This record gives sequence, structure tokens and C-alpha cells, in this order.
Amino acid sequence: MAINSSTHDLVRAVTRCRICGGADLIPFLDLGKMPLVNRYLTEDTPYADEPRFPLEILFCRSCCLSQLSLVLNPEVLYGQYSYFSSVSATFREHCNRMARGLRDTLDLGQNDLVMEIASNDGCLLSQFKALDLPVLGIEPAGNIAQLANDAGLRTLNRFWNGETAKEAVRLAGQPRLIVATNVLAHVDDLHGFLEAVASTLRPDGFFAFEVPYMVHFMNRSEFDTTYHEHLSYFLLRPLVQALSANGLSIVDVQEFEIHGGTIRVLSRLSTHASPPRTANVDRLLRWEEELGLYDSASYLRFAAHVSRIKEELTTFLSALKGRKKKVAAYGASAKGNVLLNYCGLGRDIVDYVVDDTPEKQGKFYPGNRLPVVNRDHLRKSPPDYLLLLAWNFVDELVHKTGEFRAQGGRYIVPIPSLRVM
Ligand code: DWN
Ligand code: ZN
Repeated sequence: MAINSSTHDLVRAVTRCRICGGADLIPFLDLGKMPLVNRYLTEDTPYADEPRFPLEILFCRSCCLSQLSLVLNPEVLYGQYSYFSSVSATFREHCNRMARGLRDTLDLGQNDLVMEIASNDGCLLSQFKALDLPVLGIEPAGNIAQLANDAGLRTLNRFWNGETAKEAVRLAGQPRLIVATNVLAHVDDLHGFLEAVASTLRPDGFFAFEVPYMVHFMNRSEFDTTYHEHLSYFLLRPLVQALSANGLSIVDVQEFEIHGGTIRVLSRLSTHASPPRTANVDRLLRWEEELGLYDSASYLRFAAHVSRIKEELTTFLSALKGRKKKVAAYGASAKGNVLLNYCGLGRDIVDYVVDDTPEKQGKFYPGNRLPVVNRDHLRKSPPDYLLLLAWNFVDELVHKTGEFRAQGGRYIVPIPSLRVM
């Protein structure tokens, strides 16, 4: 969707918390005006078609949900999407384990439908299908839903809501399991979303979802995962409250390293007799409290730390340029775009960004307009340093760039703190 002054409802300012409805919202991280990170540009995209919007996080002192101060029109963000989950082998492996783990824990069989919300290119759904389980995907991005359908993974091209839920049940029946990875943070009407989940599940059904964990965001300085798509930044405590308000009870929570630290929450209908929740749930809730993450003062300290990271990285890169070193980047991630734009790093510092996603290659990174290129560029125009913008996949990126390394190339990992290897 083109963005222009007539695009309706482009922006909504957040004045009340999306979970508890409270108005005691404390701003704690202001990254300034930022472009839309997944809106890749072509050489001739006019500057006027590259709007920037404030990027600021608020902390709710009532329920402890951190959330953006602005909500953009999801049609603008997700109608077409350039992020394909399957590009990373690490994530494919994570999905493989997740599917097998849930199949075993819930004892899923051939009559148990698995529905995935925001199923992207079917990276996870294909793993359930490979286990001979019936599957249905729901994906709002037309280009990506098409790709999944072409690959034989039945996918409805819709945003998830009550209407879509009914259509999905008409089409495939009631699911025993609904899964959703990395989508809850993107949802403005969280209660509507969860209500639709609860009303869709079979009585003996489960809802399993993964979200980036706010504990790691804070402890590992993952401030660059703040962008307009990520409306909420979750601790477990507000999640328990949101689930419970919609008739869902938490059964278990597990931690994973994927995407810089993720929690997987397993929940089921509160009406269904269930065993008590596992000790993990109370352990994480205690941990959040001990870390001071229910107290707004901890958040106010975080902003100063983010400024120091910027200072350190920009000073280091400027010194490299002073020594005539050539710097390129790997992983045209959304977070990498935030990092570069927030730090004011453009073509004068970074020559190009390598990415293995064909849909991103040949385009330009929003804001700083760095060219996104394929891996061959590392050979054609070798840099001295490679800034790893997908710091969540360091091992995979290092593994893929053996030739660069063998020729003396070095890596810069910016998060959680500057590291050169
Ligand atoms: O929630 C979201 C998360 C989970 O993923 C979305 N809003 C968007 C996206 O965020 P991101 O773009 O910061 O995610 P990634 O997965 O860190 O992006 C990695 C980028 O690096 C992708 O463009 C793919 C690319 N890549 C590559 O080219 N070769 C990644 C790997 C591992 C590789 O080997
Ligand atoms: Zn709240």
C-alpha cells in the first residue's frame, strides 16, 4: 500500500494500556523519528514516499506492559512483507524442534488440526505437516501467503480476528493446537486476538506462542528490536493477565535463545480442568520482580545505557574509517535498520548490506539507503570488517562467510555490547 496523506487511520496515539486500560504510561526510550524498517526502497523511491514516525516506548505502571506510543495501520506494515522466516537455518531448526516438542507434549495425532497465526512462508507449519498432522495457516501478507499455498501449505490470506477465526473453522474444523510465533508483539487489539483464539480452540485445545522476552531486551540491550511493527514488549506478568482476561490459563513457559531470547508460553482454556501450572511460571515471575522490571525506575536507567552503546559504536566505526578500512554489513534485518538509523550510520561508513533473501536484494535499506546485495559482493568488493546486523544469528553468519574470514576479515557484533572478532 502506498503511503500518502490520504491513507486513512495511518497512525493512532496510545493513551491507554492495551492490556489493563490504565493511563499511567511512562515514556522511557525515545529513538527519534524512524522509517518503516521493512519497507525496502528502489533506487528511484522519492524521499517523499519514505515517511518517518516517532519511535518511543512507554511502560505501564499498572500491569508492566511496555508498548509503543504509536500504532500504524497494519495494512501499511503487512500487506506485502519482505521478511521470510525460512531464510535462517537456525530458525528452521528451531521450528523443527518446536513441532516435535509440541506433538510429543500434547500427544497430537492425525485428527488434531494445527492452526498457525501469522504463518509467514510456512517455516513452522511445514514441520507439523511433515509429522503428518493436518495444518492451516493464517497469514496477512499476500505475497507470503501465496508462496506458502504454492508450496502446498493451505494458508488463508487474512489478519487474525473473530471473523477470520470463523472462516478458518468452516474451512478446516476446530484446532487442537493454535500456534503463533513472533506475532503477539505486532497486535494492537490483543484482547480481540486472544478472545478469537479462545473461541476457536477445541475444549481440549492448547494455545502455544512465542514472543521476544523483555528480560533479555533489558539485560542484553536489545533496543534495536524496537520498531513500528513491535507494539508490545512482553514480560510474563502482563501476558498472564491478558490470557486470563480472555479465558485462557497459562500451563507452562520455557525459554529459548532464538531471536535474542524468547519465551514460549503454553496455555489452554480456563474452563477446562487442567493440572496446576509448572514451577517455571512462578520462577520467571519471581525473576522479573527481582530484576526490578516491575518498577519504572529500571526503565529510565535503560535509555542512558542505549545512548552509550550508540556513542561506542559510532566512535569505533569512525576510527576505522579514519584508518581507511572498508566496512560492510550482513543481515538486512529490521533491527539492523533501526541500529544504523538511530546511530546515524550511512553510506559514508557502511558500503553495503548483504542479505540472502532474494526479495531484499537489489533494493535499498529504508532511511540510510544502503544497497542490499547478495553474498557474492563479499568476494567482488571485500570489506575489512563485517558488521553483523542479525546479531541473533552470529554463528550462522560466521559459518556462511568462511572465505571472508580466511582472508583476514573481522566481524563487529554490536549487541549486547561492541565486540570485535
Ligand atoms: O518479529 C519479527 C522478527 C522475528 O523477525 C519481525 N517483525 C521481523 C523480523 O525481524 P528482523 O528482520 O530483525 O529478523 P532477523 O531474523 O534477525 O533478520 C535476519 C535477516 O538476515 C533477514 O533479512 C535474513 C538475513 N539472513 C541472511 O541473509 N542469511 C539471516 C541469516 C541467518 C542468514 O544466514
Ligand atoms: Zn497496563
